[in-house]
Amino acid sequence: KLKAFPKNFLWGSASAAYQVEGAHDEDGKGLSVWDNFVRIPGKTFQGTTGDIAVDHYHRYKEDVALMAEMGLKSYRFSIAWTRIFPEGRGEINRKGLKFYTDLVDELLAHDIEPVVTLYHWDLPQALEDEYRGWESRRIIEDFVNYAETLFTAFKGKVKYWVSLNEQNIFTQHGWVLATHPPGKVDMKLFYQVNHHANLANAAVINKFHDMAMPGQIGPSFAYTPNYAIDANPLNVLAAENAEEMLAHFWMDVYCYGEYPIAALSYLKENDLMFETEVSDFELLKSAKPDFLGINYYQTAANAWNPKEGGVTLGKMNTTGVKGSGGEQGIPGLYKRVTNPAVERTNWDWEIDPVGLRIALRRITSRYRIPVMITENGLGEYDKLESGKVHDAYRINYLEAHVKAIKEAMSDGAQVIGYHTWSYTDLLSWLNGYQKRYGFVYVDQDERMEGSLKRIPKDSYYWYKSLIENNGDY
Ligand code: BGP
Repeated sequence: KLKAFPKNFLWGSASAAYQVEGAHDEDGKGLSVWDNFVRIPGKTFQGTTGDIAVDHYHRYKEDVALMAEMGLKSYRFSIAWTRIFPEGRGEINRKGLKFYTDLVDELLAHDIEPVVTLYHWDLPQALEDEYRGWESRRIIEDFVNYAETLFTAFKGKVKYWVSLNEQNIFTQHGWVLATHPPGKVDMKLFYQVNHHANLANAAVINKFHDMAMPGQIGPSFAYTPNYAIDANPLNVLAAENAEEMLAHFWMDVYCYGEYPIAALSYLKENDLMFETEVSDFELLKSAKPDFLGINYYQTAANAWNPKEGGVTLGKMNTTGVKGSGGEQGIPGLYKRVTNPAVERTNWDWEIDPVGLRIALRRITSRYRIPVMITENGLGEYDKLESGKVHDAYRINYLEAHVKAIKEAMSDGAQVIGYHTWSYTDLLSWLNGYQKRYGFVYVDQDERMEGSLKRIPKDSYYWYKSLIENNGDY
């Protein structure tokens, strides 16, 4: 018999400030790198922005009311740094802080545990202009100052904190693929930026513990477990290379405070090694996250990729047309190929619930750390039909993943919560509003009139009953 979910399991759902709030220049908010990036022609799908998003800033009460009706146990959201410090540091913008105080109070009044992400990619533009943000070590001090301000403001109220959301994704898109701000292609800088982000993450975790904050903190990592396409030893080696370069490279630092050996060797051999200071390693070693957050969507199948003439890094499929993404990889290490054993979404994301069980087992055996699933979900085209959205495909997806968590827990993994992506429909960074993830449909057709009506989908009622039964279905 499979293990039952613990009584206090966090059945949650998630969002991020830029993707839901809108009100991008209201109440003293400063501009973030995303506010500007979306204005560069061709950077987002049909030029969509988060200026209005789904207007959560003005409708948070309505959104929380629907969460309460659903029986949601936790809500993961991010705080926009630019609402607290419009210029990245300095005077606190009281109106910006008040929005989050009101949101947290509203959640607590409905017995919903707030799970707060400190950084979900919307860096203050002022810090980018001043010292190029993550490219400078100066970001560490500013990030700690921002975090400390929030820890002080929410001490005793917010118990769960996520330090950085998907460092691996925002750095890859920002400095390798040029698809997120600052839109660069520079492998060496990519590793340097990651080192700074690791230091900032460690410093914030230490600050949290030094302040004796009641609660827990950890980073959220976008974990895409790597498989070999078959048992050809070179393909197996390729999968190990991918796991080292794309997963251990971050998770080892978070959990052990050390970079993985084979990855460091590769960096040194290829003149990609980042600059460090002696005290950096002490700092990385000293920080101990209370949990590891993982955002799980898919797995990746790998094959050998020759050094000469091999496939290089390629962009992700943002078209919403299945099969339009190509192979991608690092010559001499691995390439990602299509896995014929699993289905894919219209954006070519593998649908692989077993992969979640594998992810949880790998993390458990390598790091022995509790895991909070901070994101998991299905992005699809949804259709509003006579006032209803019949998203059986989403229910099937989520149900299979919940089962996989249960199996992983029976295997010994310690999982403290499950947050679906996303609660309401919201802005997909590169795919606009057509790729939907929510339990609650947001009617975009009426955007112009400012309607943005909320309509619970079938999956909303499914999750409600799953929560009622504490994961038994
Ligand atoms: C994660 C991000 C989320 C969200 C999600 C879905 O990487 O943390 O912010 O966007 O992926 O991605 P997408 O919108 O590209 O489908």
